[in-house]
Amino acid sequence: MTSIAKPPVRHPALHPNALGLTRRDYEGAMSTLCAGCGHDSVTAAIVQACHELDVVPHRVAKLSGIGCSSKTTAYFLRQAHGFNSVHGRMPAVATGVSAANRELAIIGVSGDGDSLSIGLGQLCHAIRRNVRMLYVLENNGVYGLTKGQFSASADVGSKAKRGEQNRQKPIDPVLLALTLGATFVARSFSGDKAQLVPILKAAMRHEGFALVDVISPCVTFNDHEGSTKSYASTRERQHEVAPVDFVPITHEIRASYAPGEALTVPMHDGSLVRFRKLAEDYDPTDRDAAYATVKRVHEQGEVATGLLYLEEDAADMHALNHTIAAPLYDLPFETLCPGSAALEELMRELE
Ligand SMILES: Cc1ncc(C[n+]2csc(CCOP(=O)(O)OP(=O)(O)O)c2C)c(N)n1
Ligand code: SF4
Repeated sequence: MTSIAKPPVRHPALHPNALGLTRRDYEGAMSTLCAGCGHDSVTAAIVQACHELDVVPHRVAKLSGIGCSSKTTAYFLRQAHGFNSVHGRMPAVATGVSAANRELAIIGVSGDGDSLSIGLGQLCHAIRRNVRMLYVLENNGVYGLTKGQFSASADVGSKAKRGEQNRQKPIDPVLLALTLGATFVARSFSGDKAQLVPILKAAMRHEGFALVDVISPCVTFNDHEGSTKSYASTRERQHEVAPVDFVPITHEIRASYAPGEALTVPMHDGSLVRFRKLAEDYDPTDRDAAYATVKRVHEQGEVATGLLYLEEDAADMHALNHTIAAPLYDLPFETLCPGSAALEELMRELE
């Protein structure tokens, strides 16, 4: 993958976080995406979220598949571990990383082609296993890298650049994730950093699979009149179901809402997700209600955004499979490879 290193210049006005790192320390290589591509705004939001959460860069594994979206991982956290998998196979790599070392924070970035076509089965099983990771789906309705074919998330009637209309029904990753039992489901827009950054922060603190579907327009192949994933269309149709704030425990928690105005959901580490109750009936802990809301808003011709569903106490992959807590590299060779007698014993148990 081609990349251009950024000169290591630090602006003196940049604000250091608790680790003494500035936002520049969370950046990666210079982006080679088209100017104005929504994916670069998602990169900026990930950089901001990691900086504000005092994420230790080398304790992160950033993983992706193939596509313009999958190049995103090159553009943030240059000191993190990284693996660019083959097309659609990022979830399997993420599962392996998590199994080998649960202490690493996993950030996976994928596209709607990578996730909903070739990688659909992979995505489904990562959700079922509740792999602990942030999964960012940069959703532009097209295969940008291969020059603008409709993807599986293109809406019926959405027009391609040359005018042809998509006739196949789309797969909505949010509805899919809710159906499969995902424990954290959110949708946002690359052009709405005020909403996207708190969602990413909450997703990174979630102890399970956190899907963040981001409408991220492709300015080169899908940003024209008639496209339902363009900047103009998304701005017009975005429907925030319940504005959300994220308050990490490392920060002082100030009561910025009067009692009764906000619904507060605590995360495992004590951080708080706060929903401002604009939509009085919206309950982010009710899976069926979340599903119904997303469908209802879609039927109105709009796109539901915000933190749509959160389940805090579900068992993750490690709890379900009784995996060992220590990273595998910390185990002595004899434990990792106990020899043929132990293997034979195991085989006998399975007979
Ligand atoms: C096995 C395989 N099949 C097909 C391709 C061709 N290919 C590369 S990227 C891509 C789709 C990318 O679309 P998406 O994931 O939506 O990313 P975007 O470029 O739109 O960000 C395809 C079909 C490939 N690289 N590998
Ligand atoms: S082709 Fe589209 S998705 Fe790819 S970099 Fe350009 S604007 Fe972004």
